[in-house]
Amino acid sequence: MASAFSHTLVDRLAQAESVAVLTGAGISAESGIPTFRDPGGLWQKFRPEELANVEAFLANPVLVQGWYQHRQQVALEKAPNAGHDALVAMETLVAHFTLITQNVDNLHQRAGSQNVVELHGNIMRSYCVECGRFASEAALRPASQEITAQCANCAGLLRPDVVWFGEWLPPDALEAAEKAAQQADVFLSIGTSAVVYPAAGLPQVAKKAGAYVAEINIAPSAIAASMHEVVQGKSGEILPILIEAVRRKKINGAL
Ligand code: BJW
Ligand code: ZN
Repeated sequence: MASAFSHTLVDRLAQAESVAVLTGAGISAESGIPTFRDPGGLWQKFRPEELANVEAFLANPVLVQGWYQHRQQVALEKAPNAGHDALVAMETLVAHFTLITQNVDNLHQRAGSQNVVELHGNIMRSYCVECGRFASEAALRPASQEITAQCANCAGLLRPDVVWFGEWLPPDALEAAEKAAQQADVFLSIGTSAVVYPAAGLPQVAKKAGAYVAEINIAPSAIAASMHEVVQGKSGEILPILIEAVRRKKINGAL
């Protein structure tokens, strides 16, 4: 059942100088991209320990590359939804806006969001495990499933530019995310189960620094109890209404 957002959230967003948003797989669910941990999610069909770590990749690169090629193809075939679009609109309403995403599907960028921090990489890119060079976007999409994607420079294995368990997050991205959380007047956590760290710790960083923290999710996340406000419902339905309310508030406030 959906729950309404408060006047406080609208007021805080309308007055905010700085807003940070953390998104997870749930924001892309309405585009038709499976989440990880929901019923029918990726981790119910595939075991993360077999596919989402570097040991699995080195043991069976063709299998892991094939899985990511498939997911890359699915993401390319899907389009951003009303939730992604609403965050593009929110960016235009706030002086300092940072969209921190755990998603690798590139949908925020395709929707038109500008200041996007990619915490867990981007499935559209790949790089060589030997020389570190980035490959062209098409390199992980060979015509034949038989071909193991190889580096054009040194013939090393290409891996998707995503962050697997046990790997460090890109330092620049983590630093930008922590800074945005510390400076935020409002921090929104949207469509994430908030079980994967360090991403799941960002709302707490923001709250400690004085931000109003709110969650938008179809079900309470692991950190819902620590939020000032929990809005239950689909991000693609709630965000457009929320952003419209903030826009109206700002217009009325300026009169
Ligand atoms: C909707 C909706 C709709 C549905 N509207 N909502 C501190 C404590 C404990 C452990 C650790 C810790 N610090 C670090 C760790 C270890 C580990 C970790 O967190 N483990 C925990 C799981 C126990 N973290 C790491 O290893 C990280 N690295 C690191 O910390 O480096 C330092 C280090 C080095 C060496 C040793 C140890 C540490 C790296 C984490 C990398 C995560 N990678 C993945 C895979 C990316 C590649 C790929 O895509 O294959 O990232 S895992 C997967 O989970 C993916 C996601 O980005 C991430 C988060 O998932 P997300 O987005 O929350 O999705 P779901 O499915 O979980 O949730 C969906 C939500 O949407 C649900 O809540 C639904 O209700 C909701 N929803 N429809 C709104 N329409
Ligand atoms: Zn190479």
